[in-house]
Amino acid sequence: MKTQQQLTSEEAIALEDAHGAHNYHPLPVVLNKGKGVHVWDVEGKQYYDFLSAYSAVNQGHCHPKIVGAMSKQAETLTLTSRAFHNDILGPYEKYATDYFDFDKILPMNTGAEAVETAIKIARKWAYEQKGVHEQDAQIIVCENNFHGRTTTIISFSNDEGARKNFGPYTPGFIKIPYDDIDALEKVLKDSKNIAGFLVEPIQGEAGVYTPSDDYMAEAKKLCNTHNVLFMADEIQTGIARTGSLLAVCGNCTCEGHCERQSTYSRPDILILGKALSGGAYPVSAVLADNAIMNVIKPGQHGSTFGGNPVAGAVAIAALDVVKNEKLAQNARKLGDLFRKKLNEYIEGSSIVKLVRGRGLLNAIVINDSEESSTAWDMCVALKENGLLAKPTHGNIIRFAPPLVMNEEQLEDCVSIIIKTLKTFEK
Ligand code: IF1
Repeated sequence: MKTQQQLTSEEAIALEDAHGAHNYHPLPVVLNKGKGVHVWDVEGKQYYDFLSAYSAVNQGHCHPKIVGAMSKQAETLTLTSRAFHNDILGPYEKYATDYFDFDKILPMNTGAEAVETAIKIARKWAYEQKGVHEQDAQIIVCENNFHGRTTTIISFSNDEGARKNFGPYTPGFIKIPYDDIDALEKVLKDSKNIAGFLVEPIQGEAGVYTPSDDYMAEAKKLCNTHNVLFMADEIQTGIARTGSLLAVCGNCTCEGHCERQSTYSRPDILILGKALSGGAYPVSAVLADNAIMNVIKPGQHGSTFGGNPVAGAVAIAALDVVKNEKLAQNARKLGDLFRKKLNEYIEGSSIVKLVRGRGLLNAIVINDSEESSTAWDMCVALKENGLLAKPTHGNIIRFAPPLVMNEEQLEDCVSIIIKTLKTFEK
């Protein structure tokens, strides 16, 4: 058997094909190194990474401060479980709650676990604080949502692939159209049993579907009026990706260290994952104030790995990098430039319909059907030209590079993208 270093791309792909479950359909590229905005395949070819592991690697691949914190902690103490205290958890919890301005944090590992945690907190709050009759709590969610892969979360998905034949489904969810304030208001008026409204500030999987500017603020206001928890899933949009610390921060680029602007739609429950670790380690969290978080008592929720010292050390370093390197400001500046350049191209294009997004979470919509293979074919061609991106539908490509990119690199990427798209013009 060859060692990993000696494997060719073909051999590595064949091994996965033979021995791994076929639950993904990756682009045919095998990576073995990453640094900043770049990754390399096993043949040594360099690429710009325009996926950033679905926005987990906002701080860039193998950021030395994050890797340094991780290896230092890994050599000292990795896991105690929550049966005992460790000396990193407290400092991490203080750091993160100061950083995001909440009373309390509940640490978990993956995004789906954090969403599950938020759902459990909201239900318990509804029964114990709001007075909803037991078993009757409902959570409002949006059509075309993506919140993860657990049985409960896929119960309220409307992606057939994610859902079909995984039933019976968890009850207790009401689905409404996204970016539709009237629909939200109607459900809130009709039912006294609503615990929370769970929403992505921008829908990632739906194709970087960006709602109207005041949607989050209006939704939050309605939730307040009806004593319903406003629960923001910022797993993909959060931590500087969209040009502010959180997408619900609106126009503020303070990195979370200002007097909050009026544009900030503060969630009652904030859900984070992905870039909370800069992609170095699975770290997720739910943040809320005492009136909500205190419904959880000892023994009622937890995880073997949640709050482990490596996760805490990594998350502190990852959040430090976001602040020190002003990644939100950079994402905003480069995002504006990216959409400007692409819009100039799109004006004369017959194959690309539009570019949308905020900060460095963007997507282009191709002038072809959702079932077509055009977006896939374009991503294969982009790969040949040294840039990795992934289609979200047959006709949508997401562009989300690490936020440590500089302007010169972005210009280089834009020319690769435009050069490649041009070969598809009819
Ligand atoms: C996969 C998309 C991205 C998320 C939001 C929770 C989670 C995710 C808003 C769950 C995860 C990833 C998972 C990934 C595909 C993916 C994704 F294309 F589906 F939409 F990022 F764009 N909330 N999103 O985006 O977090 O449990 O995965 O840590 O392979 O399923 P997780």
